Amino acid sequence: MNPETDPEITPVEAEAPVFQAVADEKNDGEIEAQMRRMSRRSFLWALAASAGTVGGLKWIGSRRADDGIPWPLRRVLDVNGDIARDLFSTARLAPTFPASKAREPRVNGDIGMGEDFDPASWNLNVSGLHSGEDLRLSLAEIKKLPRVEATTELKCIEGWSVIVTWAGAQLADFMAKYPPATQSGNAPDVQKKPDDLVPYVGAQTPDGAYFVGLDREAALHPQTLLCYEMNGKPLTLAHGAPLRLVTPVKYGIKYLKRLGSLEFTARRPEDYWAQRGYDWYSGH
Ligand SMILES: Nc1nc2c(c(=O)[nH]1)N[C@H]1C(S)=C(S)[C@@H](COP(=O)(O)O)O[C@H]1N2
Ligand SMILES: [Mo]
Repeated sequence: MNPETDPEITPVEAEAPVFQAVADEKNDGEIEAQMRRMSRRSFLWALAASAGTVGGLKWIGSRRADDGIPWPLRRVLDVNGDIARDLFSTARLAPTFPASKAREPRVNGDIGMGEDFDPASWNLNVSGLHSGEDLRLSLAEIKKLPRVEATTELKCIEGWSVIVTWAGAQLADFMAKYPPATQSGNAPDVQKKPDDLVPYVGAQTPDGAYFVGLDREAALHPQTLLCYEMNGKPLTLAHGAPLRLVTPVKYGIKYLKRLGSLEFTARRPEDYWAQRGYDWYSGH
């Protein structure tokens, strides 16, 4: 393999210390190191965005309100959305807990979870890759990625929360192995040039009835998992077997169960609950 002529494959192997677990599991130190690199970038960005907001607020005062809403407000809200996206949602680790605190979560939400489903013939469909080829992956392929376990709090927007131990592959590792398309068209470097990747990923149940969108920062967040185990046991059907999303920096609505497809995309994906009035990012 030639690193000059084969850039699609080399980035994954070149960054072995970060993305290849020595044993089967990643340790906290490794995840925190990934986190620190992300935080620095997001933080500078958020700082720039804040400065823009202060200027923008003064400017609004001088605008006339059309239709009752000063039109610059829309832009300011967008900027605030971006601050929430970077600073409050993804530029930190969600708290972790001892595994002894983990409990069985209630089964909550069954959209896209119809009876007509055979986990044995399940595949994960992946599109929007740099290779231009779509993939159909088995669970065995997902399990080849390093297994990561974390005990975190699942928070539902309905107001309850529960501590759960999840295990699976980091979506970041998945993206390093199957790199998304880039905005520049250049070869992707998921670790060193994440900002060049297309900015979103859409996820859907196999029947398309439930669907969520994630921003790239959340997708690359070290706690975001393609999850196949809950509290030390294989995921049950009701909790999303064979594979679900676990996004501890987001509310439960983003923890899509029964993941059928992933699409990396330049356009912000539709999101089931965002269509019904919830914040698209839904970070907490
Ligand atoms: N396919 C699918 N996934 C879903 C939902 C749903 O309705 N359908 N509900 C979400 C909501 S609102 C929550 S709080 C969590 C709950 O996960 P649990 O049922 O494993 O506790 O699943 C999320 N994933
Ligand atoms: Mo929820």
